[in-house]
Amino acid sequence: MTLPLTVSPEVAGSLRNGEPVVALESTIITHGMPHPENIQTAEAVEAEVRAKGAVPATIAIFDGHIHVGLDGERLKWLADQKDVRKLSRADLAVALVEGATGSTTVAATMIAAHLAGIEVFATGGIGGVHRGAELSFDISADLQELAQTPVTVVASGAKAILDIPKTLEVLETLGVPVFSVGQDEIPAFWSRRSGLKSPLRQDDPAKIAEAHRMRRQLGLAGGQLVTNPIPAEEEIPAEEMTPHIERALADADAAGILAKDVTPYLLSRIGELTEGRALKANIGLVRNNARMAAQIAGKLALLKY
Ligand code: PSU
Ligand code: MN
Repeated sequence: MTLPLTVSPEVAGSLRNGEPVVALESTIITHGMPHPENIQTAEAVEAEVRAKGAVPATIAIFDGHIHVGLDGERLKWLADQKDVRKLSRADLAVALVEGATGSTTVAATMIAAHLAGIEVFATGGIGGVHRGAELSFDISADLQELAQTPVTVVASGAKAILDIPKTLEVLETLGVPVFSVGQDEIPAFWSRRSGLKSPLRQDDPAKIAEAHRMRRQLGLAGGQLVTNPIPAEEEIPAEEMTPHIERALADADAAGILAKDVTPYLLSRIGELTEGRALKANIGLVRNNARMAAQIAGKLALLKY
């Protein structure tokens, strides 16, 4: 059986030539943002990667094939879908043998990126430990993935709907390096500040690239998490976000939202509660993360193997 993996000619060419490539996920398109902002953002994020000299590789599953690098048509089609699957590590193999179509979470995007030979990936916010996880046991598979798949992920931290201190504890236990960039604190997705010191700080993309390579030389499994704060002019301060987050969490609880539906529900509810401001901030931070990821990928491409 051959691997059902289709790498676009452009992405394949860049990888062959050792040129910088940045992986991008698709769950943010299908489950993270409403239409038409989702497609506008997906296109803008690809353009940011290109503007920084790297090739974007958006990843999704079509008819049982992993696609790495989507053309404009596929990207538009995916952004229009209302009921495609949200695929994480546990769902990937079965989705492929069933010939399914779906978007990939951070975890599944890392797996596909690694299969294709891509080492850097940009998203908005990773999944993490949910608030109340001591009762619900809801911890995103994204954290385990960072511990085992060698991809450096650039995000604005874990989404602030989560329990950020517990998320950092789990990442520490799993041996995942967590960097902040440009500030000492871990960012809180829509907000620059979380009040929590980042385990590591590294402002130089070249050093982040070198550390990625050094992990491989040391034989260490897993990737790195680079937390990049939202630009100041686009942030919503934490004091303003807190009541909206709490309200959305209470609404999710009252509505009995569980498992894979929790994160999409909370993002959409917070979008409503902030009258679109949270969505605007989310778009700003993903674009910023794409720029940072492209810089890291550029530095990585300069390193000898
Ligand atoms: N970042 C965003 N919006 C999103 C996500 C990330 O700005 O919608 C997605 C990612 O695909 C991530 C997923 O893997 O949310 C986490 O879902 P869960 O909490 O169910 O693991
Ligand atoms: Mn979950």
